[in-house]
Amino acid sequence: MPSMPTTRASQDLYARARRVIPGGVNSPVRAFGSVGGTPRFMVHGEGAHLVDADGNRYLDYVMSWGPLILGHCHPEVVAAAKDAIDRGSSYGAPTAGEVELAETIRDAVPAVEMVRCVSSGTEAAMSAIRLARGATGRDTLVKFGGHYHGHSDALLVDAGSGVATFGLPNSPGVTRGATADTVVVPWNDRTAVEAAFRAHPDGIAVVACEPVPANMGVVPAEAGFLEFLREITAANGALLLFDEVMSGFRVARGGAGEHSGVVPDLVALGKVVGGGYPLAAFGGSADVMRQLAPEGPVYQAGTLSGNPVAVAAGLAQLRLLDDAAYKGLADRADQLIEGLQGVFDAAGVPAAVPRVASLFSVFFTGEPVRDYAGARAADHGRYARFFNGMLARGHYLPPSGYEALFVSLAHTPEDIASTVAAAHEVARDLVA
Ligand code: KE4
Repeated sequence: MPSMPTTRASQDLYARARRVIPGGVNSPVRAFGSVGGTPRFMVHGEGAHLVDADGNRYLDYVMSWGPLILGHCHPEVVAAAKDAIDRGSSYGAPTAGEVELAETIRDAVPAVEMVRCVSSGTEAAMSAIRLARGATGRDTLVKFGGHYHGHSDALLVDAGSGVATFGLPNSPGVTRGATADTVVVPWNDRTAVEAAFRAHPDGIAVVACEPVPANMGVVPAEAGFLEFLREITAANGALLLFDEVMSGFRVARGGAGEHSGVVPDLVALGKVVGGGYPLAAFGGSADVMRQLAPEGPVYQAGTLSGNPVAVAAGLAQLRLLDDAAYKGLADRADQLIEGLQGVFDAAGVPAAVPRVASLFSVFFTGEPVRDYAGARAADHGRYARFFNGMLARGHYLPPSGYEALFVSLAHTPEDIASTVAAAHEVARDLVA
């Protein structure tokens, strides 16, 4: 076992933080709740590495939960942001950069003819759902268990008693009214989706999904399932929303729409599109998008939407995402996924490393995982032990078995080989 790195500074900062920030963090998953230990307070990133307040250096496989596809502080992204900062932080007025970003997204992402920028994935998904309801004149939203679309009220919902009944709030503060029009069905379950449409024959406004689910771990759509969703929504006058906040510009330049060949009606984007700055977006056909204020009646707004600094960083990052970039990303993911699976198999540890393109996660289970129930049944205690063993060796994985790992173009083959070697050491302790 390597000598445990000191975490004194992080511990002191965490104690101070908890006196003034709920849970000491500004987003719950950062608190290490499901893996235990002290969250590391980071002071800077450099390429594939993060450095914490105690000076510990880690190979980073969180990459800010996905945005940093080029790694931390890519010089062209930094330069673009600095140039924009020197000209102004925000104008509350339209800028040429927003037009170029909208055109870049339109040209890359199937289904997108028009785009609206916002500041977070939550806003993107929430606004797209409001737009779908406004455009169809219908109320019911169908979502899938284990899929995360941000924290707007209508989406913080657990499955009701029957798969086609309305959802129940899963957080205090969310009213039954807010989730009264949300139906939750199991992922990869055609029968449940068909039942939902039978139960609401002309009431479903939108079916929302992560086309590459990555918030319950990565649980790929089974063969034909996305095509099935495309068909049943079109046949019933409902819209299909792909929440590609995580998968957009990551599993392919055109996201899951390109990767799967299934073209939705609406797409939510975030993370990569903002280059690590607060920027997200949603888009769709011109007919639907023109329903948005000020052109149409569906209201949506945001003070910092399309912020010029975030737009400049996002454009700089997207300009570098060519075919070679995605090939490089896939090669890095191949090396790590094959390496980890080999380590677990050699150690006799039941584990799966499901993936779509370069997006993947680790489930400690010998059973197939096809939905949220399967993800929950995996051994998350063993994931916590794996996480902490890797952290002690300088490899910073997502602090939850329900999250995806992210490689970047800054990770070298040597970096990844060192991570596989560390996993080889840790796996030996996992067998018990
Ligand atoms: P934000 O509001 O956090 O920018 O985006 C919400 C969101 C929407 N849709 C999908 C598919 C997402 O993955 C997310 C956010 N992802 C999480 C990671 N699992 C963000 C990390 C966090 O909550 O701190």
